[in-house]
Amino acid sequence: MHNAGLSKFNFVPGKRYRLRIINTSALLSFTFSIDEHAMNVIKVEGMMTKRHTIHRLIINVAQRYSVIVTADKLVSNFWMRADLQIKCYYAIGIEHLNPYVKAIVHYEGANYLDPTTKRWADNLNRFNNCIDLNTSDFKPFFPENVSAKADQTIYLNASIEKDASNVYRAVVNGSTYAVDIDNPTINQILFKNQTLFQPNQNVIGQFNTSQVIDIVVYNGVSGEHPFHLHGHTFWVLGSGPVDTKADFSKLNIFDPIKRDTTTIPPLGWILIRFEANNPGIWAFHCHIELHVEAGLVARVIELPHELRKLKPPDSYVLNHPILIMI
Ligand SMILES: [Cu+2]
Repeated sequence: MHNAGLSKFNFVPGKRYRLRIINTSALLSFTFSIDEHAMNVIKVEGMMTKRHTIHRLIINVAQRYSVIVTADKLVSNFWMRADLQIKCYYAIGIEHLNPYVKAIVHYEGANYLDPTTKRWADNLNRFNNCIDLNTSDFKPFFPENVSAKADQTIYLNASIEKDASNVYRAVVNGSTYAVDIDNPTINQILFKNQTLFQPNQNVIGQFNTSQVIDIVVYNGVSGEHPFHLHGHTFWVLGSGPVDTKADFSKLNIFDPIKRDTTTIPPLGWILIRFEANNPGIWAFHCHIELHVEAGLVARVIELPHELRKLKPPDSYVLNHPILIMI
């Protein structure tokens, strides 16, 4: 809200606080920090991690972190900061946004004046490059057994280009995803046993048995894409900036974390691995809302024979009368 006061978080001196942080933005990543207070990351999306101490948290759209902060400073007030990473996304007018979003950490017993604290002064390089925190700095709390190699590798190019009407659309391997509400993929699988789908349904893989899948995504534009996979968490085995290629000899294979949303750097790439063992049709998409609407969505179909065993409720069939006639 424009003229609303700043949010205040009251800390009791000496206590430890768990902050659960989610980026619910539609467009932009943030760099989150509290002046003079280090944060111990203990959870990345669904996965508990070994403690990893940081000063700043880069958090992209749809990502979630849990951090522990200790109120161990002299009784005072401190700025909590969420800096918008405006250079990571191009949009007309974005320069008019105030990128310095603030709140106040108020220690019990302190006065009610605004804080006078300064932001962390350490090197900002990584924080200006539109990339995630270094994934290999995080280790799962419980050891992970990563599948040694993939049964199949899928290559994707995520880009934005003009269509025949000169309108910018987002594309996966040249194809804009279009929702087909009259003939949803689930119905085609459940009631027609279909295995061939229209190109604009962006089905990038169909797996009839449990398999280990690698997906390499190249980003064709100079903005970042926070990619999110439904139905799974995945190991982030690698990523790289502009002018680099996925290198299978340098994967982060030793005890990597699993998460469900990861940033593809501007003109860079990511390599993720997951086990396709969950019956369903799962979206793999950019979590920037505008890019989803523009079609930056791919889907995988897993274990359709298992899916067919899960009978839809009668109400679903009754509400889709066309199904009764098939
Ligand atoms: Cu995107």
